Amino acid sequence: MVSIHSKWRYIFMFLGIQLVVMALLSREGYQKRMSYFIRIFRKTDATLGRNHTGAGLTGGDVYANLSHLSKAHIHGDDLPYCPKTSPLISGPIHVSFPSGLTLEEVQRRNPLVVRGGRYRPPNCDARHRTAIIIPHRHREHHLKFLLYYLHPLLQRQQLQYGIYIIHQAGNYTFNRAKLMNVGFREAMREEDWDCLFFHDVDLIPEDDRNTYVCDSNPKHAAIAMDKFGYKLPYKMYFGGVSALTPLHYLKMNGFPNNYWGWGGEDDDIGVRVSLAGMYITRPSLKVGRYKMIKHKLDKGNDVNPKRFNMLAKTRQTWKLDGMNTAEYETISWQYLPLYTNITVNIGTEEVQHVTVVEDFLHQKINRAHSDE
Ligand code: BGN
Repeated sequence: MVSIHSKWRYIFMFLGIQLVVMALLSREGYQKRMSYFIRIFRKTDATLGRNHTGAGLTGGDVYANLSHLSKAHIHGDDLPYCPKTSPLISGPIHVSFPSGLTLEEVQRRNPLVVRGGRYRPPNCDARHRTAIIIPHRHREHHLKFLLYYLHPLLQRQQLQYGIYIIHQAGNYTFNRAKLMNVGFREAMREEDWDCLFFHDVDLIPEDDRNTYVCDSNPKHAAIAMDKFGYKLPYKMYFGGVSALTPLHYLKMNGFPNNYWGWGGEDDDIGVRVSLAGMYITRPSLKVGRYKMIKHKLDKGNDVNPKRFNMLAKTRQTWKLDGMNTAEYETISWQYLPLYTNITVNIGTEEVQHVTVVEDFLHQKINRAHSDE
């Protein structure tokens, strides 16, 4: 009998404890934990449909959820403002480089992009107007991929935007920073852009949360490139993709015109930011990710051996060389379906030019002497 009694006692005690535990769990904490687990399960479900990138991270199709936009009816006069955060943004993008891609295909997939590579959201009034400036020469193959990814990414961000390719004419050494000065002036001449993105042609954004919108200070957007192990290579790095408002740009007298060939000009630009009393802002490493299209160093873009000396003098030169001294000649201006193509003659390195003139004079003087 005693043993049966104590057995019941234990059973009641056990049930009592169970009840107390359940009562405690059913309070707020329990619900929170349950919804947390439910969210985890939902997340796993949502990513299942996505492609896997080589890095083992997930990335979605950059064209997903854009197709319904093409059916919407274009621009009324009094559209509401677009939401502060676009509902079309969805995070990591799967980036690959299929060999058969053509510009016609890019055009077909972006039916709302109009002449000159312009776009406005069809169903709301964009909060931001961004011009993309891309210095270019002999990189048509890269350009095609950049346009394939950039157009839909910018549309997902509900921006009003335009893409400008600044093409350096001739075969003289490439000058990335001077082409950016040209792009700034030409784009601003045409429209009242409130933000300019200075963009290398071979860098493909891998996350649409990296918004192509300016900050209160100059922004460095390409902070996590695959070629640098998705990290910043050094603290002051300002290369690849950067974003400035027209005011930022003019405050630092634009970019230097005298860096011919590879290297240093982006560091000079970074130094100008602080000399002009501003600082560099950056998105998070998770979001500022870019894939670089692999290529060899171009012909006509040899490493610039003068870059160290020039960089050491930025403090003395930035006000004398920049937007205020950028001289060039526009050769052609074409409104193509996916971008505006501006071909320019930006001249040649002045020092070298002077040397050539001097050599020529020396020869002349020598000849004159020998004729005497
Ligand atoms: C740096 C280059 C940058 C280049 C990055 C990344 C120079 C100047 C001498 C210190 N700077 O070293 O222009 O973008 O590497 O490749 O060479």
